[in-house]
Amino acid sequence: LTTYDYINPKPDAELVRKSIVYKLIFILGIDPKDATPADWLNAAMFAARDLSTENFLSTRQIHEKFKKRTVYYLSMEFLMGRAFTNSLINQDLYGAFEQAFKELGLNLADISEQEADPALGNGGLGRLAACFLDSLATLRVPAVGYGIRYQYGMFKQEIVDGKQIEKPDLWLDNGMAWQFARPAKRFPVSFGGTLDTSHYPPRWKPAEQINAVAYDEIVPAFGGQIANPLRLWTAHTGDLFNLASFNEGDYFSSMEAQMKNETIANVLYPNDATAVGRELRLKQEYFLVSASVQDIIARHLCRYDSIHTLPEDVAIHLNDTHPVLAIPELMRILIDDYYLPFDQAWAMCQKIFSYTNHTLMSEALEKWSVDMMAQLLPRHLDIIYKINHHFIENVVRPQGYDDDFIRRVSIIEEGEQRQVRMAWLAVIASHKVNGVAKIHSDLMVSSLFADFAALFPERFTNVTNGVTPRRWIAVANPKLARFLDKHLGGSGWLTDLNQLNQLNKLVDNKDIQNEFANVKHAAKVRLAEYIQREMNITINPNALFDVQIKRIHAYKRQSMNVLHIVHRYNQILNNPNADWQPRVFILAGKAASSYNEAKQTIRLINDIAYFINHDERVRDLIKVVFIPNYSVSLAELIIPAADLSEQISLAGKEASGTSNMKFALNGALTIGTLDGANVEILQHVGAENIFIFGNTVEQVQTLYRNGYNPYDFIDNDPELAQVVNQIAQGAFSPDEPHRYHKLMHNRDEFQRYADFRSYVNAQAQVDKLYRQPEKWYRAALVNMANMGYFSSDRSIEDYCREIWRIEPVSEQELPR
Ligand code: 26V
Repeated sequence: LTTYDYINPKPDAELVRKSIVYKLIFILGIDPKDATPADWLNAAMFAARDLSTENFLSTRQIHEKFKKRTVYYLSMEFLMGRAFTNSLINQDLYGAFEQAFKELGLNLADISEQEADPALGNGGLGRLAACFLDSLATLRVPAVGYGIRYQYGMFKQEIVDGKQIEKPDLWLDNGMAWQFARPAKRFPVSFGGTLDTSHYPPRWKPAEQINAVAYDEIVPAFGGQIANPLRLWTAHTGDLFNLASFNEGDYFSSMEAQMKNETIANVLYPNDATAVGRELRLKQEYFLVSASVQDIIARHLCRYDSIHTLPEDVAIHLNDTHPVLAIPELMRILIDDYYLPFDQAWAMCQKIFSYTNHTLMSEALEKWSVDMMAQLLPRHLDIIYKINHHFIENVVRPQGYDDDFIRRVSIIEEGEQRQVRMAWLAVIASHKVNGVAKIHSDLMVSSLFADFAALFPERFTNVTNGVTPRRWIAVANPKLARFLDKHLGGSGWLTDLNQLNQLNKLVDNKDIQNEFANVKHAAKVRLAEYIQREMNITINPNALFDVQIKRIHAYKRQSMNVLHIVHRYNQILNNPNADWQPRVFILAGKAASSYNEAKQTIRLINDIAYFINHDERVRDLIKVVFIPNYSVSLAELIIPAADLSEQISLAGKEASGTSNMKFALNGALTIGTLDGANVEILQHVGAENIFIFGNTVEQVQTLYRNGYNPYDFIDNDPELAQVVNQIAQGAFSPDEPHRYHKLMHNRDEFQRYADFRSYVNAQAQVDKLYRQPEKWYRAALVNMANMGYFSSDRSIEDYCREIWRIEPVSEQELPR
């Protein structure tokens, strides 16, 4: 059975079965009677990959033939999640594979569970990049994702005695059938050494070199035909024998140095709250951009014979500041290798780059010490100085700004330790800078980048985030997908999510409300079974499922959620015979390994879960579950089962949030602050269908300005004081009464206590509505009906039109 027999025509179950068995025997060398479920999965992934490969190769040919302007999306993180089921759904092969496995006496859903969940990202930023790749392919946009193939992705979280334990994530151990190794696609990446400025252009003589080697992952479009690459780089010593110590014959120490460099792609930095300033991280960032920019130029020169056409052919997008060194790297290549004058190279860069900001939190803004950069990347530092000089002398000073302003906008921050401000470099070099939700983009312009907005008002814009309905409905919630197919007359909604608004005319129909309630209930049963199996905790699927799943951060206020849980527990004990609405509180999320407060929060949640779940008096009225090892695949299980989505960050702090969108799309109601995309969700679903509480950005700022004092709130609210004292004095940690004293009695930077009462009141409204099922499910349907805007397809269309100026492959350009 050759590949081409298999591809054309599209295979039925019999062909699929033959192909799987063929792959098992001849690619993996395994006798079917000995094959484990993981072996079957690998065989099936090879079989599925064959089908997208033809699309992948022909897409490349279309791009070449029509010289399609292409966007290169540079990101240190791509949180792709499992690929197998997604690829079957995108290629309409789920049925054929399901049937094939049935004939083999196996179950496709069980086999799919064998796939490792590639976690090459921390959270929101990495998952957004993955949703964007899905939309780019589906919209037929010529695009390449560039990232790092970390050997170890995000750590695996275990909970032992209530505490987070981190274990390495061995995602590559079972092989990665999905990726094509490209041993011939390799680019040297250099580090260190000296800069000889006696020539022009100056000569960089690096001390070390390492090869970046490509692995390509196919990103299939929904509906077949198109597939784009995600190119991930690994580090290999390779054949670079041209360096000083080799030349001097010191073979072993040179090998040693090379081996140290092979660790560059070893591990993802698991901290998305604070920039660490570590040398290895800087090396990783440069490794990504150097390999990618060299590859982009090589691709360009395959199509055009001149470097000068680069800005017409290429858009490079920077996902946060992590790949910002692409700017001096492109400058270096244009000046040093192509002998372009500085001004010409700079003009090209400004046409090519665009940048997305994903956080206003000052501790997450990347700054690199000038000393470190001088050591590691002397030529790049030199170029950054020249960019800064050019910017200050040609742009800022002519407009008459004073020295104080110049100090503020300089790429170099003066002080004891001089630092390179990466966000400033990104803004100065990019033609467009965007935030990720309206409120965030407004705050970005009025606070973080206010000085730059005065200089370049037209440079700043907003593109509100979105999520892909392929993964977040079709893969995660197949029953909901069938429900939508039925009531929207087909599956067109999957690529045109605004079709969901047709639900608006059905929301009062009791049968449809019930049908949706059954879809929700089935997802809750599925989650309850998982929690029973994995954690041995019994939860009641008829209870209200109240869910907060995301990275653990003080600003996301998981500890305020805990305050409400304890308050509710107190109320039930005070009044045990009242008619309480049973609730299951579900939380999940990882804490950065060095973030103590976040780790304490996880422990508090687990202590409280243990205590409350074992208290006979509250019976089934409250259950608390912290599900370990939050991941994309767990999100796919949890989100469809949620009744209530907790989006409770302090106003002004969550740039957008994207789980808020996934929940609402799956018919959960949101309880949330006026923060990030919650604000726009409110506008779309209407105030009657969402529970908004808490201070606004302006109120938060006023509180800060007036010297926020948490005791103004604790001392004036006896119920809050009771909760705080219980936790702080060890009611849930009797073996160590002061365990949570600090967590409760800190300066409350994110104003949990100020928002507590309004949060509790909103929670009472939630209970009230949930007890009126017809109203609740109506509101859930209204939410779904009005979430079309939050498709990542819409986000990508905005980027293509407003920022990249990229045209998709047209109907006429497709083959046949
Ligand atoms: C920051 C850093 C700092 C240096 C060390 C490594 C590292 C890794 C990741 C980050 C990213 C922090 C920014 C981030 O993830 N922002 C989130 O982006 C989402 C997508 O736009 C958005 O929905 C979330 O609100 C925002 O917190």
